[in-house]
Amino acid sequence: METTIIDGHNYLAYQKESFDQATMQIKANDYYQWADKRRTCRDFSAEPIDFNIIENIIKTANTAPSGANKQPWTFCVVSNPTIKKEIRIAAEAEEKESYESRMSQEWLDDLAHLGTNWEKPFLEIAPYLIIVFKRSYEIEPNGNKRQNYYVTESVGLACGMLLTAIHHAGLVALTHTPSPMNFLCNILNRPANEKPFLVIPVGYAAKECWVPDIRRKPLEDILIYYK
Ligand code: IYR
Repeated sequence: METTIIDGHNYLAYQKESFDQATMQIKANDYYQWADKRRTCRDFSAEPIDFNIIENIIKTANTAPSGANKQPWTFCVVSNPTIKKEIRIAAEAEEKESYESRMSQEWLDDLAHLGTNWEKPFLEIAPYLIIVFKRSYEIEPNGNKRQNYYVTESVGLACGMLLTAIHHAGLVALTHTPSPMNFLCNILNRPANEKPFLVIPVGYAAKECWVPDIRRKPLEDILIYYK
């Protein structure tokens, strides 16, 4: 690959594949049709999946753009049944409290059509839990603290790419946010610079898997074109 030095920094010649407009129209529409088939699933099969598939999915997430390219994320992958059970028990304790007293009536009403409740069996059934942590800073080997930037945006982007990679592999996922989720730091023994961001069970969809009949907003509600 062709390299050069600009202002004392290394650069690579980037050769991006490009297409004519007609091909792009087909590709962009095909990709949308495919992406639109992704659904959040709560009914998982327990069928095991090779770990190297999960590794590849995480490699894709790790290609996400991030503030100053700090890649401020850690992906913890749990298949160990004892740890999954521990996570389920702690998550359900928080969720029970949330559903029974912390969440507003408006919030509960907004969730009613999704059929969620405090019980989270998928945390034990799904073969893998990917617990994503955001890293607000780094500690260098000499003990110096180094800042990360746009951490929430960066980790959100990485999770989006993770979900797309899961969909592409033919698997399903759920973006689960037990709240509060600090118990994950203790169970997974994470350092002080890492805060839990999302719990993502991953696996095959159960043979019988019902998802709520929800629709995407039409383009006119979400797109404003300043021509
Ligand atoms: N964290 C809870 C509640 C919940 C909240 C939202 I916003 C959702 O879109 C779905 C669920 C739970 O996981 O059940």
